[in-house]
Amino acid sequence: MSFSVGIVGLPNVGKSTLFAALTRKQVDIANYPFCTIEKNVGIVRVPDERLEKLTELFHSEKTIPTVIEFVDIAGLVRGANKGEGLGNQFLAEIREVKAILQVVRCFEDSDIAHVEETIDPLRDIEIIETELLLKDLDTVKKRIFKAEKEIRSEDKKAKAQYEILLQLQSALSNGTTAFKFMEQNEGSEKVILDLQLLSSIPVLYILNCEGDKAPKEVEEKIKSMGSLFVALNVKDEFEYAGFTLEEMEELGAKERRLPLLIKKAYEMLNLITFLTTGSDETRAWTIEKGDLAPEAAGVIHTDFKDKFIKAVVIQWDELVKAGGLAEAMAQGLIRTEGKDYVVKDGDVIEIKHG
Ligand SMILES: Nc1nc2c(ncn2[C@@H]2O[C@H](COP(=O)(O)OP(=O)(O)OP(=O)(O)O)[C@@H](O)[C@H]2O)c(=O)[nH]1
Ligand SMILES: [Mg+2]
Repeated sequence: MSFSVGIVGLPNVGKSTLFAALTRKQVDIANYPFCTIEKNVGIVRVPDERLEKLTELFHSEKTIPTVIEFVDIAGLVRGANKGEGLGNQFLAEIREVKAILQVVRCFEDSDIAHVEETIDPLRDIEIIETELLLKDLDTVKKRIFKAEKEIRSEDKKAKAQYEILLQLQSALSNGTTAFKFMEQNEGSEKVILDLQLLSSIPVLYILNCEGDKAPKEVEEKIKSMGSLFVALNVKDEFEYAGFTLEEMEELGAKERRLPLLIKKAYEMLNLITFLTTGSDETRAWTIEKGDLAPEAAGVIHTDFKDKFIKAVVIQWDELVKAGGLAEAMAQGLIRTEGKDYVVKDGDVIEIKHG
């Protein structure tokens, strides 16, 4: 399973710098628009204190975190939906990701060129959103054209879908994202997710600002949109990415915010973590929220899903508090769950299989 998060935004706002800070990969970073043309792809560990605690308790030889993939995409400009800038090529790259980090320039620096000349985060957010919406409108119009033919066959289902498409079209025209539309219109997901719309992808705004402090009105605006943000300084994150917490303390630097960003991105993907532990290894595994025990078993090994018998389960903090499996067992904290069990974030699981 690979879950991909795309880094999106206007040119020259710090996307590749953020990517490099996250992945510690060397990529092209330069003070001119469209420095990035080919996308950069990198894997990032999801920080998880539970792994360390369990590793310590079981003296595990290996500790294996779960990962997500980040993709640094070329900058987008006004008119991208019509092919301006690098236009359509990178829009296709956005379509492949499961969540978007939108880097928004809030920092002032007259040495760093801005494609729109001035620093105006709210305008920049709107430019990006508009481009995604316009591209989606194109997609929806084409789909409506096709649906008009289908409804002539008097198919009830086709008619219902057609109605949803019309409502969606008018919502997009009024500046409502497909993501919002799905939230507001229960049952519309089936029709809309099929269309793979750009604005149906959840967005986390990365406010790239001095001293991790974003302008109040920008924060307020994003909150009023019902969206999430992290305020940080991309350049500082990049510069301190290689330092340990102790080294940063010595340098008098503040704790960085990348771990928070990675965790939020992970949550946005609708993912949760379950754990396996023992003297060989302590490991984090990724499943989707709502997955049942056999699905979790299948992530460990495809065979385990079909041959699933039961899962032995305990929440990680109960296990740590008890001080070991035998102790937890003696206290009656360990449960046996069947194939209908919905796995919870932080479950430590042992799969019994045939
Ligand atoms: N002052 C300041 N400069 C920054 C900050 N973040 C990035 N920069 C600079 O801005 C320039 C562009 O950074 P990139 O990371 O290449 O920007 P990008 O968004 O990937 O740009 P494109 O690939 O052209 O779309 C570089 O010179 C960075 O050093 C910041 O937080 N403060
Ligand atoms: Mg770049």
